Amino acid sequence: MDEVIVSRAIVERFAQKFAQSMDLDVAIVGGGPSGLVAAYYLAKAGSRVAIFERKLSIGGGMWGGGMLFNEIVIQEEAKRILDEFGISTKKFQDEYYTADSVETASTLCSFACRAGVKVFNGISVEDLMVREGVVIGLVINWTAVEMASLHVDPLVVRAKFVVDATGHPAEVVQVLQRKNPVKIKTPSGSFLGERSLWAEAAELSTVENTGEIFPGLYIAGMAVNATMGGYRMGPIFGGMLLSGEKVAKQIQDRF
Ligand code: 48F
Repeated sequence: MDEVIVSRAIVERFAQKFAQSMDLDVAIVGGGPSGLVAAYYLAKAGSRVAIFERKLSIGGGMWGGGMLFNEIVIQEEAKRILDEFGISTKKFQDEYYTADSVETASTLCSFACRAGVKVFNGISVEDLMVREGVVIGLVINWTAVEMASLHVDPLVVRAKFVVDATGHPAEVVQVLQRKNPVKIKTPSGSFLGERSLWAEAAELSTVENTGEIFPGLYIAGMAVNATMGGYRMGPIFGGMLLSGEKVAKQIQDRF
């Protein structure tokens, strides 16, 4: 066993994967439920897709269910998506189903990878490339660099479309507005921020408002409600899955 071969294999394989992902059809920021579902459907339809995820683990806010009780709840309308992934669900009462959050997170991740999505974990998106009023790519750096506040310049990835699936902070939308004097497609033209918890309203608006918020930039999942001034919903996940599915369809229609 030659340790240098082991090291070289890792570096060369990663470099190849990374270089091939520098010019994408779709760059998804955040590997939570909405980002994973969107990535899976887009890759399945033939797009070149990568997910950039700050943490080591993919799955976002799914792992801990509600308050670390690792079960999630899905409403009737979204159950068909978990069925498509072969994730087991149990009826709790009419219209309410539960799923094991570990099975859900790991299976969504596995399906996305096997559909061809390249997942880059431990990488944070810190900025965007914007040209003539269109988002054309991401500015990325290692999360470890970000955490250590090291003064290290980033690298870039070009993409025909970017999806902000960063959840509650809607980081991509926020950085777009912080660094550029632009209006986004909200009633005020600016980022509106998330409101307190109201599951029913939140679940509907997260799906309804999923879409292109600025040329080249789409929002999905909880980032939608954060951007549009919608409510939070707590550990009910149907809206996240439906939003991921919707954004994938919207982007596919652009190709
Ligand atoms: O938060 P998250 O799971 O987003 P989501 O798909 O789902 C929300 C639910 O988990 C839950 C909820 C509804 O039931 O309210 O919160 O909308 O996943 C977002 C992922 O994005 C990553 C973050 O680490 C998380 O895994 N992320 C956030 N900012 C960045 C990022 C960034 N700047 N660069 C890379 N990844």
